[in-house]
Amino acid sequence: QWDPNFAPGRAGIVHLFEWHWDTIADECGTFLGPNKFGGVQISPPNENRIVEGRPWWERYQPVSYMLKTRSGDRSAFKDMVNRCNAVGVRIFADVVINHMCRGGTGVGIGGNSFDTNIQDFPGVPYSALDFNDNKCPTASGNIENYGNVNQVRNCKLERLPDLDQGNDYVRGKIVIFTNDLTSLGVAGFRVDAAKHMWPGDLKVIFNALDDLPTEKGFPSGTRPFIVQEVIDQGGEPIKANEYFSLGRVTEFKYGLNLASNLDNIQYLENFGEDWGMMPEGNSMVFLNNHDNQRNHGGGGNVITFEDAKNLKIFTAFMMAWPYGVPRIMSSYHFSNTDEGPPESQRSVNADGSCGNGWVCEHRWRQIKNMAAFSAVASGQPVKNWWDNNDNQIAFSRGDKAFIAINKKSQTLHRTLQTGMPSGQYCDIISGNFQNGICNGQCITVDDSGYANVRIPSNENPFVAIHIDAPC
Ligand code: ARE
Ligand code: CA
Repeated sequence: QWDPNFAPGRAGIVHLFEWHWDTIADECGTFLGPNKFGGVQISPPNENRIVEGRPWWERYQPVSYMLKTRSGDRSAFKDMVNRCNAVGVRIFADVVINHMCRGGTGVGIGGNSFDTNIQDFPGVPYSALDFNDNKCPTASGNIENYGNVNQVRNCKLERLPDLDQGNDYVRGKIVIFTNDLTSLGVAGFRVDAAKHMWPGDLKVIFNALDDLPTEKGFPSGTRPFIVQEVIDQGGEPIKANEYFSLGRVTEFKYGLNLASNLDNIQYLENFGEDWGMMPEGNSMVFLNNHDNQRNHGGGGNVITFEDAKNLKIFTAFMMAWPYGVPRIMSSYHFSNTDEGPPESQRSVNADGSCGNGWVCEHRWRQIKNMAAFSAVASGQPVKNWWDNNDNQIAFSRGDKAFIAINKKSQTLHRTLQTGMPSGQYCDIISGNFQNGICNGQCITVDDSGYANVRIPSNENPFVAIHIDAPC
């Protein structure tokens, strides 16, 4: 379903791409919980094929549903979910259920063998009976034309053996796998390659999922959160809206729209369905993802950590703007599009940034402080929109929060309506509000809600204040 099942007062999902389970558990306790993040999207937790050179994408080639990957084993997984839930941070699992691995015969990372010549996966088990080979209309067996709905669903994506989710036995195995994850406390799923599965089959599978376990702290009757990866940028017969009734859907247009309006932010006043994007309640939004930050998957230019200034500004906008469930990509540095994760896990520097080749965008002050902003603003309408018709904007969220962004080269220096009660507020972009202390600039709001705001054009050309961070 569409609600991410966050603990109260939380916002935002961080995609800790390729992080190990014990490192995620540590990050939940030391950083994500205290900073009010809502949850973590993890890399696929089930056994995958080991690919020569260990590219990141080996984890999108399942061998079985055994919880063993280079991120850790089942006991590490259980420990991570428990420790993150304990500090109010949900775990969302990336589940690869459209296909199994390629590669002839071999052994997966958990020791299960496979033989793709005869579609044999004893670790599940799956046999040739469980794949779509006889339903695919192309001679090659691969998807050759995204304009053909039957090919997209019943043929091989990237030559990967295509499971038949119309088959009761396959449905049963997928349900056992996903129920195993929620029984451990996982709050929902990112459904990989959802475009390549029939909505009717997914409906049967999702309806068969157990409620989230009350013994893991979820209210009785809580349904797993579902976000389906469907790349729909128009031009294809398969539409995101085919999947709306099953859960949320990735809105790839969000990141593309912002990346193509970096210096037209005055147009963002109606950013949402008016821009051709899906209804707010159906969308999961993000600036970039693990595919398009490295030119895999949906095309188009996106804002990534390579453009730190715009990533900070537009992530802050995304977290401040009431459209969709936002997801923040947390990356590692790479020199080619196949390169797998660094040998060692992230280290944490004195200033809170990461080392060992991990970017940790979610730890950048201008990004991490927007989780609390977004949580405080939750449910509050946009008010007091102001723009100068040329790359300077400001708006409030009810009477709880206010943000002003300056993308002009000239300083923004104006008295603006913040919508907030009079008082002194910590600008959580120029500094942090920690243990009741603000080490950034203070912004004074007068009795009529106005503040005199001065934003020079620099590394952080925006200010953000909210009622939980007074000066
Ligand atoms: C790798 C090799 C392939 C090889 C295959 C099997 O790159 O050459 O044939 O292994 O050996 C990821 C990588 C792939 C990788 C795969 C398996 O990106 O390169 O293949 O793992 O290891 C479509 C799908 C969309 C999918 C993208 C990549 O619709 O769902 O392709 N995205 C998800 C994940 C990926 C992952 C997979 C699916 C597979 O996010 O990380 O692939 O599990 C248009 C269409 C889109 C289409 C897009 C790209 O935009 O509208 O639907 O996305 O083109 O083709
Ligand atoms: Ca399929």
